[in-house]
Amino acid sequence: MRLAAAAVLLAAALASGGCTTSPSWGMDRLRDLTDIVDVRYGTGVGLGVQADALLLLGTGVGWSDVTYSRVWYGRHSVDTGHRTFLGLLLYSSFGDYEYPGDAARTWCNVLLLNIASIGPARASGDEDWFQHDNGPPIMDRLRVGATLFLPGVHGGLYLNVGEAIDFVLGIFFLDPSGDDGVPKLPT
Ligand SMILES: [Ca+2]
Repeated sequence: MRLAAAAVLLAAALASGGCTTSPSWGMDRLRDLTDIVDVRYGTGVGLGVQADALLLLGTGVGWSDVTYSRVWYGRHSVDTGHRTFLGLLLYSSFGDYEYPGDAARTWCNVLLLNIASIGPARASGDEDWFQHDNGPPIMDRLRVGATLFLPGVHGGLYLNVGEAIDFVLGIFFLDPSGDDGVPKLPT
């Protein structure tokens, strides 16, 4: 039904000159584009690297006493205070693990499997996610990348495939991430 509505809107847009003139449409596409690469950054003292895929598989090596970290999941950022990163290849963790884990802030990879992110997840962003950091939606879990921990700082880059899909479908007036209209500001 939504697809049909989008097709009608697209046809109307094409018939009226080939491009839409809605400033919010353009802003939404620009924001969607910036969501395709997620970054992590923060401070701390240590040395190591952590690689993750789909928030479900991960491995790391090293150690870092992290004082502050901000990670972006598409449109939304999540901050964490003091944490310890520990990577032993077949075991790696970021902070103390409690069940159910806080999948947005914590990871705990046991034999590569991130047991902190196991559990129900919503498909798209909603109020719980954008306002309360209550678990990354599935659209934002479809990502792969790594974070490098250095003495003083750490930084990471993640290719977010879910947000790439959201960007492409956004051209056709669809919004599978549920983030159109949401400003890209740290929270
Ligand atoms: Ca979108």
